[in-house]
Amino acid sequence: MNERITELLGISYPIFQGGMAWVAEHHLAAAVSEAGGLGIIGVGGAPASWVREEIRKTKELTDKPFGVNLMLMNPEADAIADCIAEEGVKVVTTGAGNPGKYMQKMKEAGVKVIPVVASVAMARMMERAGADAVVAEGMESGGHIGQTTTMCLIPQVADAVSIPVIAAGGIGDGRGMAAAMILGAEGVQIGTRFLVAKETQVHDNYKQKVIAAKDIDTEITGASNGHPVRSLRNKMTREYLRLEKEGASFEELERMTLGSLKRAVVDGDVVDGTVMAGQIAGLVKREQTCQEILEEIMTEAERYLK
Ligand code: TUI
Repeated sequence: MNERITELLGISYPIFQGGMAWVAEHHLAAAVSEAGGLGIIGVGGAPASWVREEIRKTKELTDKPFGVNLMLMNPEADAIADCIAEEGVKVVTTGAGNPGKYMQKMKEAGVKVIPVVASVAMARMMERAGADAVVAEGMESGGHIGQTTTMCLIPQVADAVSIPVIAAGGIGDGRGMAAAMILGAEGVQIGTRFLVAKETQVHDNYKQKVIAAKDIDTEITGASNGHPVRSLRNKMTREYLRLEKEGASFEELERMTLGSLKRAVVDGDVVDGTVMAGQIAGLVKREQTCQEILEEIMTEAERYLK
């Protein structure tokens, strides 16, 4: 395997843990980093004060490099960017927008910037803006997604930029990782499989729903208002899709999902909450430690790549 990403970040394996809102807090991020991957704290909609606390708690658990995922629709994004720079975090990944305005500050603070992109145009723009790498995320992913599949996105992004490309979306084991590397990626980002890691604080109802999920059990809501989100089918997605079909306003739909991810992850309400997960959920069959997950994926990927 090409070693640009592991060398850039000082990690053992080119595997990022997805920066999942409410899920990816210090316990998970530290466990992934300790096991040799890149653990990432997922900011989601949290305030800057929470992010600072999480960064400090992660540092208490590991001396290894870890990252923070800055969700750019967060109303406190500016303050969180300051916090990431001040705390000397090794790497920031960004989602759901264009991180161009934070690039200079991050570079000056020595923070590597790895935007998550869902298109070739955005990948090119990020390379020009000074990104150190990009995560190219296919629409198989859970959460907020673009339109192109990983199979089509990765080779096109890999041809378009010369910085390293990390593949995300639909990767849950060593076969997926090997396939992504053959498509031109130099690393992978994995979310759904880490949802059920033993170290996460995710409610057991959420974990069991991911473990029970089959290949066809995800649904995309919000496509009509420009914010497509993938999650596991339940009462919430059925209700949302019914209202969306009836032409409900953006505000009405937003009101319905307000706080719904927290309800599922923290409170375990997997009926009326939003259970974000990727299409690879059907492959995720059991809880394992982060170390077991990383070692299994690396061993399998290396075997296939040989
Ligand atoms: O960001 C994600 N996935 C997310 S963010 C999130 S938080 C949330 N919670 C509730 C409802 C909605 C969101 C949950 N999942 N993935 C990275 C990602 N970024 N996917 C797609 C994009 C993206 C989209 C457009 C990146 C850039 C972009 O550019 C638009 C522009 O500004 O030009």
